[in-house]
Amino acid sequence: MKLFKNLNFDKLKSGLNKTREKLVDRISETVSGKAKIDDATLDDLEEILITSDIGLDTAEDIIERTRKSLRNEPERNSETVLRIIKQELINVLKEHSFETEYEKLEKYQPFVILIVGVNGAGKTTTIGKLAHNYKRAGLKVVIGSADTFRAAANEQLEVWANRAGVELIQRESGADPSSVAFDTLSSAKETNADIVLIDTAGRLHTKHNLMEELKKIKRVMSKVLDYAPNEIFLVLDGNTGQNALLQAKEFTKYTEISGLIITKLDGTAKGGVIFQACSEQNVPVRYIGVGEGIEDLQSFEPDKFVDALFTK
Ligand SMILES: Nc1nc2c(ncn2[C@@H]2O[C@H](COP(=O)(O)OP(=O)(O)OP(=O)(O)O)[C@@H](O)[C@H]2O)c(=O)[nH]1
Ligand SMILES: [Mg+2]
Repeated sequence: MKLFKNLNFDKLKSGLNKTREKLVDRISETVSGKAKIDDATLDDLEEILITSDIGLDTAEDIIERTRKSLRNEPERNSETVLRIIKQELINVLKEHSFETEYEKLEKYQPFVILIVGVNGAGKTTTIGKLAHNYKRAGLKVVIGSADTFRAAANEQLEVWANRAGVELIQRESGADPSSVAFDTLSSAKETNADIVLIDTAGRLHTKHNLMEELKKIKRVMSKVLDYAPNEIFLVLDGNTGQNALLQAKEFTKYTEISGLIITKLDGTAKGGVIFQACSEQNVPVRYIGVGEGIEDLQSFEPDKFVDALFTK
């Protein structure tokens, strides 16, 4: 059994246009034409990184490493510094990426993924996209609509389940979300499904009772399948920049997050936040959203991501 890989370089490239302008174009302009990169230029580069949502510590780290690498270079010109910075950006992402899912998927049937995040982050859309990709990879997928809070949540998820061509388990709005999770897992077990995706209501990370509810959903799931959930993906809206990282910190206080999905990277200039997310969170970025369509969820691959950022 294999997990999907979905990467469309052109789409990724165009999705990252605004982040490229803010980050890479400014770096290029700063170094361009310089025969020798001096300390003042490196300070300028650090400022560009900080103001591109990469975060203070990560930016300092990248520039420090760049400074060191430059010492070993015979030519400290603009091309050299661009090449080094690009590599250091890849390193930040790579040092914090893991590839464990393939192995785990084979061991569990059904493999259960719980999706959490604040209101409007893109959870439901991401579930639709995930379902589509897993289905296309030949897996039998069941979605559970444990967002019983919003009246329209069921219909929205139904549209996505239909698009992806997968089964949906739902209850009337107002029902206990844990009971939907219970029903979904029971059904998936009976029908030998491969993948279960559980949608949840948007919850503010500052609302204690809603965060507690997540623990209950998790507890109830483990009553049906003692290993469930296998993964808890936190969906973060890339547009919210630094705030996304605050959300991640709060969610991890309440529940163990095993992966991040960063959405809406198309149309935001704040894509640099992904570098900070990788370096500060002990959780890998698994997927990224680059549009509203069903094909617009991509596997997160550090090399390709940075390449797309540096390619016009
Ligand atoms: N451009 C773009 N829009 C996205 C992406 N992912 C989600 N959206 C849009 O974001 C909006 C909110 O998405 P939902 O999936 O409803 O978000 P949610 O987290 O389920 O929201 P609640 O259930 O209300 O908490 C929708 O208009 C989506 O089309 C993305 O990667 N790119
Ligand atoms: Mg939703």
